[in-house]
Amino acid sequence: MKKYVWPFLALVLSYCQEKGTPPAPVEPTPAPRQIAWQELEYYGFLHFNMNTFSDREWGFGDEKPEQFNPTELDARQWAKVASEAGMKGLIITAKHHDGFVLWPSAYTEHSVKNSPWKDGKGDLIKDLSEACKEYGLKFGIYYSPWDRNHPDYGKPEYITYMRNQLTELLTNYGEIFEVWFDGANGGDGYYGGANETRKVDKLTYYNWPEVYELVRELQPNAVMFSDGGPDVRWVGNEHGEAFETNWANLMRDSVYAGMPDYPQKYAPGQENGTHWVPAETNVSIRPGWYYHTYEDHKVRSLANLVDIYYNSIGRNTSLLINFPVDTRGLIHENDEEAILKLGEKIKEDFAVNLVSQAVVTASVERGSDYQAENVQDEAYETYWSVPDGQTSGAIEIDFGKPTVFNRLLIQEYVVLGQRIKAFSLEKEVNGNWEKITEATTVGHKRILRFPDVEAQKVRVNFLDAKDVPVIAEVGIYHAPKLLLPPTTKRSTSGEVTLTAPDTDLELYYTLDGSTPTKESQAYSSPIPVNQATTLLASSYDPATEKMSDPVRLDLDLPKAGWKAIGTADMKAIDENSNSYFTSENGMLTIDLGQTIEIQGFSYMPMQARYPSGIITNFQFQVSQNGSNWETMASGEFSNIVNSPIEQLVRFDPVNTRYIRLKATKTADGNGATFGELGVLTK
Ligand code: FUL
Repeated sequence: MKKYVWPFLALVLSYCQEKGTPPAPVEPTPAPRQIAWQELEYYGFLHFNMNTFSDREWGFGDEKPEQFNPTELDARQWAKVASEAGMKGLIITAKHHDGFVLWPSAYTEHSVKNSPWKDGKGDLIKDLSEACKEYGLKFGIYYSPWDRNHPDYGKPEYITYMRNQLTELLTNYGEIFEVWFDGANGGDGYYGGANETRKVDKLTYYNWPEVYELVRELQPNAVMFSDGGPDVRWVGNEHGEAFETNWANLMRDSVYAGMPDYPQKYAPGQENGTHWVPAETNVSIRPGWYYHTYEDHKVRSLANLVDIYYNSIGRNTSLLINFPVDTRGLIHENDEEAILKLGEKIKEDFAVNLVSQAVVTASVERGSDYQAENVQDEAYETYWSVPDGQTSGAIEIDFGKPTVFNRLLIQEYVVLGQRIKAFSLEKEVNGNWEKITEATTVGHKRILRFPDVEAQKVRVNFLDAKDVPVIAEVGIYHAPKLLLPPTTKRSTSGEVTLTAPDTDLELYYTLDGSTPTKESQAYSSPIPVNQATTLLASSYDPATEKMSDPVRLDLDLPKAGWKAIGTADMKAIDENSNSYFTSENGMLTIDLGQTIEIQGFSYMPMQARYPSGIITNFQFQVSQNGSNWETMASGEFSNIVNSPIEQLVRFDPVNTRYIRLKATKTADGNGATFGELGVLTK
C-alpha cells in the first residue's frame, strides 16, 4: 500500500497547485454584517417628523405634539416608491434634533402618542417596519443623539433616556439593518423650558462604547453609521459626491462624530486605515432634508441624480437618497417621478454587460480556481487573482468584433480587504495599447464613465495594489445617452447659448414655436434673439436617432441697454436668476435706454435656499421721463412664497422709457429682493 501513497500525494499536491490557494486577507477586512450591507448599495432616507409641520430644518425643541398632524399618511406609499425605484431599504428619522419621537415611547410625552395623528394611537415606526416587510425592504432607524427638547440633555440622566429609547426601537420593530447616529451635536435649545446653550464633550458624553454594545446585543446584524463609524462612515458632504480615491479603511480610533476636519481628512478613508469603515453617501432629493412647499420646483434633475449615482455607488460608497415626506404624509409626486426616472436610467445603463459574451484572458493567474473567467460570471464569490508577491496584472477582453462602450465597472472581492491603488482601461489599436481612462481605488464597486469608444479588444491594467489584486467582476457597458434637453443661458445682449447634457449629441432648435426635429436649425453657435421669441431646443442622439423633449424659453427684449436707476447693482437685469438685487426703498427703477411698447412685465423672485424680501404685493409703473409715473398694474403674486417661480403680469400696450416695480409688501417684511426683472412686448 505504502508505495502508492507518495505518487498519490504528489498528484494531490500538483492538483492543488493547479487550482491555487486563496490569497491571504489584507487587513482590515469587513465583518459579515458589513458584507451584507455593502450588497444593498442603494436605499432611501425619510425625513419626516415635527420639522415637516413646523416647516423647519432643525426644530428648537419647543414644538408641541399637537403640531404633528399628517392628513393622508401612508407608509406603504413610501415603501412602494422606494421599491419601484430599485432601493433595497428605508431609514426613517425616528427622532431628530428637536426630540419629537415617531413611536409611543414610554419615556417621553413628546411623541406621536400626544398628537392628533390617529388620535394618539399611531406608531409610525411600526407602520413603516411593516410596510418595508411587505415590499421586501430592509428597515433602518435614524436617531439624533442631540435632543433640544429634553430637559436632561447634557446631563448623565439623558444618556439613560437615550439608551432606553434605543432599546425600544431595537427590540419592538423586528430586524433593523442600519442605525444612523447623526453627528450634529449640542448647542442652543428649549431643553424643557431652560432655553439655553448646552455644549457636550462629543468624544465622551454619550459613552459610545456602551451604546455600541447595546446595539450589538439587540441587533447583531445592524451596521451603525456615524461620522466615523463604527461600521459605516459619512462621505463628508451632503451634495452626493464621494472622493475619487476612496478607501474603506479608516484610522477609526482618531475619529469622532462632529470633528471639524473630518470632511477633508477622514472622509476619503485611508490606505493604511486600521478598521473597515466604508463610506455612505447621504443626499436629499431636494435642497432641504425636510419638506418645504417652496422647494416643490427644486427637485433634483435627472442629470444631477445620475451624476450622484455614479459619484457615490460608482466610487465605492453606498447611496442613501432622502425623501422629504410632505405634510400630507406622502412622498411628493415630483420626488416620486424623479426617483423612478433615475431607477429606469440606471437599469438602462447596465442592461447589457458586454463582458459576459466576450473572451476573457489574464496576463497571469494564481491557479485554475482564480482564472480570468471569474470576472465575467457575475458571481461575486469567485474572483481572479495572481501569484503571491505580485501587485499588478492585466485582464484582456476580446469582444470578437468592434464594439462601442462607455462604462467600465470593477468590483474587488473586498472580503479579503481592499487592495487596488491604480488601474487603467486600454484599447488595442493596430497591435498597440492606447489608454482610454484611468483611476485609483476600486473597493466594493468602481464605475468609470467616458465618451463612446469603439474597439474589439480592451485591457484592464491593474497597475498597483497593496497586495495581489483580487477582482470579482469586470463589466463593460454601452449606456444610452442621457437624452435630456440642452441647458440654456442668455446673455444680456440677447444671445442664447445651448449646452448639450452629454457628449456626442446634436442640438436642434426652432424660433417659431414648433417642436424641433432633425430638419430644424442645427445649433452651432449662440443664437441672437432681439425680440419677443419662443425658442424650443432639443438634443438628438445620432446613435439611437432619438430626440429629447424640447426645452422652451419665452424670451423678450435683450437687457444690454438697460440701466438700474439709483444703484450700481445690475443683478436684477443680468439674465442670471441665481443672483439678486436687494432694494433699500422697496422698488427697482429701470431705464430701458429707449422708448418701447410693452404689454406687461416679468418678476423672478430670489432663488436662494433661504430667500428673503420676496415681493408678495406689488405696483408696476411706467414713465416717459423718469419723473411722472403711471401705474399699469398692482396686486399680489399669489403663492409666490411656496412656489417661487417667474411671475408674468400683462396689461394694455403702453409706450415707455422707464419701468418701476414697487413692493407694497414682502413676505417677511425685509427689503424687497429682485432675482430678475423683464418686460413683455408680445
Ligand atoms: C445632518 C442633520 O443635521 C440634518 O438635519 C439631516 O438630518 C442630515 C441627514 O444630517 O447632520
